[in-house]
Amino acid sequence: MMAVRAGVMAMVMPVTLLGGGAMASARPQPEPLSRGPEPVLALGRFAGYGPGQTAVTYDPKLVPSGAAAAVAYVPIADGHASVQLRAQGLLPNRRYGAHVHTNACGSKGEDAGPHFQHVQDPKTPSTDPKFANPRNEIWLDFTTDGQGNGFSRAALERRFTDRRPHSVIVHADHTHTDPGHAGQAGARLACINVDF
Ligand SMILES: [Cu+2]
Repeated sequence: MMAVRAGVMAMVMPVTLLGGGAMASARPQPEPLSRGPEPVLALGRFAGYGPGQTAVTYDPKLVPSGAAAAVAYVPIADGHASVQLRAQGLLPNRRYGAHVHTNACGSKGEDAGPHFQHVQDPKTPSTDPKFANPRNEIWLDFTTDGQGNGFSRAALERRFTDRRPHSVIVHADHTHTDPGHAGQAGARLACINVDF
């Protein structure tokens, strides 16, 4: 549990992504965030798909092997929550899309299934902005800086309960919002398994 808290501190503060845990552990531990669910942190370096691989790249030209990602799910005391995504080692000054998806990462990007929706669209694929929007789904689009670092954060008005997502997919484009294309963001470049 200490490791998880230290990891979340590393997400919140702009410290080196994968080296942050050791640094943060020397600091005073923060107060517990709530009496509710514990925060969840997924940390990984992108590589090809394999059993137990946290971060999977399907397009090493755009999400290079060895690039790193961290996803934190942080429940907040009032029943809200946030999801934060941090990445290092991507292409500089590039727009990437990202969303929380229902299934775990597989050998193909499609294996992660559709976007998690708080209220599920009876139609699939869901391209109706009434359902495919950043309040009903969790969108984590970001644009990298000149060094290939990216960060995004989505505020959730409710926590996950019995129905939980399992991954974050990184896409080739920022997410569209127009009817018929809402929620689409181009090819699935990479996937991060998260135990939400
Ligand atoms: Cu997606």
